[in-house]
Amino acid sequence: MSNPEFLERLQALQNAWQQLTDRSNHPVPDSNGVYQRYQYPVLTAAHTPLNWRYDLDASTNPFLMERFGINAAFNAGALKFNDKYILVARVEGIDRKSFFAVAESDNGIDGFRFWEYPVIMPETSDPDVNVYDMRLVQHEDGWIYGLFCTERKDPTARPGDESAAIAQCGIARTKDLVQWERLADLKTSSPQQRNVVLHPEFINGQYAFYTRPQDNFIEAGKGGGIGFGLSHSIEAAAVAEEVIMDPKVYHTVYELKNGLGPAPIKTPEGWLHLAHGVRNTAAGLRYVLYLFMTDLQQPEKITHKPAGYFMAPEGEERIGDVSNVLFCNGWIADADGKVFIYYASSDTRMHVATTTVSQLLDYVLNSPADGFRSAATVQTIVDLVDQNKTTANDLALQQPVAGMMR
Ligand code: M1P
Repeated sequence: MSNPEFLERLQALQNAWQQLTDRSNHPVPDSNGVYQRYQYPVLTAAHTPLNWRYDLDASTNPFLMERFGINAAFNAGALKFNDKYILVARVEGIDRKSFFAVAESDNGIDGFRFWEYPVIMPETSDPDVNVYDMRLVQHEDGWIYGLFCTERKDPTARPGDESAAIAQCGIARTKDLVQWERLADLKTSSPQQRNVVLHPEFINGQYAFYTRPQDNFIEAGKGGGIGFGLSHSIEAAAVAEEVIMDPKVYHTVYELKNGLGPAPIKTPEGWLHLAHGVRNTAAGLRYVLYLFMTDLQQPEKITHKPAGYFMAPEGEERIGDVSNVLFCNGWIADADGKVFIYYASSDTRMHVATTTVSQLLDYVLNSPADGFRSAATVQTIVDLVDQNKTTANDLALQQPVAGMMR
């Protein structure tokens, strides 16, 4: 039976999907010299294949209705694999469940296409209710690891509380990003773990984990920052002792919560880390990204940490399912020094920003540290103004200066 409306609608859906996934991405004109944002998101819910969402058979779906909606594609882990730029996105269905799906691109800035099937992630004997935010790392032991948050209902929740969850770190490994071997969840003494990251190298012959111990979603309890600990085993990973290497600090962009983003990038100067900081505001939580560097031999020892944020939500990034959020758990450093930062905005979509290891090193080594007081911030600016007096490039010197001359 011919169904012209079905065929017309199918053609329109296919054209729209093709146009979206073929769309070229361009750098936006303004840049702060540290990184370059791009015009379009690289991955959205609409990038998911039509055959994940629609029954494409006119006899069983004559109205060509969407049978299963996808709500968002965000918080992706990233890896260069077989010369492709790979994202393992957190894809969220309209049922609120997140799952992982691999998307690849030839150039890292556009043309991302999901693989045919989402990741079939094995469960443990205590099945996950929700999994999200995978950190991918190519470990020196030869495996690619995916560490992610696994959430299950809190068995101690008071009757009627249907939102209390226990979050822990799930661990899986793979060689091809298709077949995943699920290992035991990471054991720590903390009631909650999100944002756990595996360091790419052994430290003292052990697996090294960046953790984020918390009592619940907001309360840090005795945690309170990015932690670090070692485990002899990865198959039965257990961190007996977590030290807080990057604490929350009053009146900073990471005063309420912080958590590591992707696995750090090794440079001759130290390990480059990207993290997110959270503060509370009258409009709700605000998530921004910040950068710091740690010692090459002791990756838990911070050596440089610029003040404030590295990236914060801008323009349309500000709005989404959970507005005012930038979150990053994936970046790729190419052999030529180019770096692709894959960040999500407002728990809705994925973007890319490009930079280089040299730019990130310059930023992290030369940007002023937080003085933790307004007066210190003013002094930072005064020092810069004074320093600029010695350069002919200082436009301010060529213009009438209002107010006090120093
Ligand atoms: O909604 C913002 C983020 O909230 C959580 O991150 P964190 O535990 O650091 O607060 C996570 O659920 C994350 O996925 C989400 O983007």
